[in-house]
Amino acid sequence: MSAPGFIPLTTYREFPAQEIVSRAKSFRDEMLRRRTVRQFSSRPVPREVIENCLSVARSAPSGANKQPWHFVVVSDAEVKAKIRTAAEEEERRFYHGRAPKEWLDALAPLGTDENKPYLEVAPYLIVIFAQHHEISTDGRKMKNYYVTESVGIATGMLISAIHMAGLVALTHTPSPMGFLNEILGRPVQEKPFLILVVGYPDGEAHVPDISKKSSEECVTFI
Ligand code: IYR
Repeated sequence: MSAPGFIPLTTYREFPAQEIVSRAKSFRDEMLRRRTVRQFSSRPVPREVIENCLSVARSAPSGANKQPWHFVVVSDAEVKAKIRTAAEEEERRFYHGRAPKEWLDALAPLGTDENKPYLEVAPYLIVIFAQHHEISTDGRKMKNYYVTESVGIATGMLISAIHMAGLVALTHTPSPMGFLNEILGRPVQEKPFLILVVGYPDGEAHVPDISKKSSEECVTFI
């Protein structure tokens, strides 16, 4: 195998130190307005916005640059309805049997239940799959590395891009999610990671009155 090629770093842009301080602050201020939303409008969103947000996600760092992800963008009403029906079936089992009381107590402040109308109402569902293996061109099964970390980072960047574009998102994880492979025709070596529901919030949207941990609680400088 030949040695990898290296090219000069030409994409880095250095800003004056004071500008770095103000850029970090203004990005923080923008990002701190982000809320997870569960009430969506059906107002359409141009496909171009989703494509650009996905370009951000696809640029994420990943283990050995394997980019072990696949994004299925669903806007077709029939497919969304199928996903809603299957997800609500799993969620019904979760909320009325499978979930231990401790988990349900932890979810109580979020006000969630088995009804997931947003899966049909929102203009886009981005279903994110993690590829734990890939099949080489000669049919060999090849392992990917740090798959969960990589797909988590890409998803975080996608959520940020969606917020910065001016839309809202919901990270939805019906469990188990195997039905997504079936409905969307994805191969078995791909594991559904989560569904990102994307669109405009409903005009009457409400969000739970919850807060984030303080810096003292979760940051240590040494
Ligand atoms: N998947 C269920 C339950 C749920 C679980 C967690 I952890 C959440 O942060 C929110 C919900 C649902 O979507 O309702």
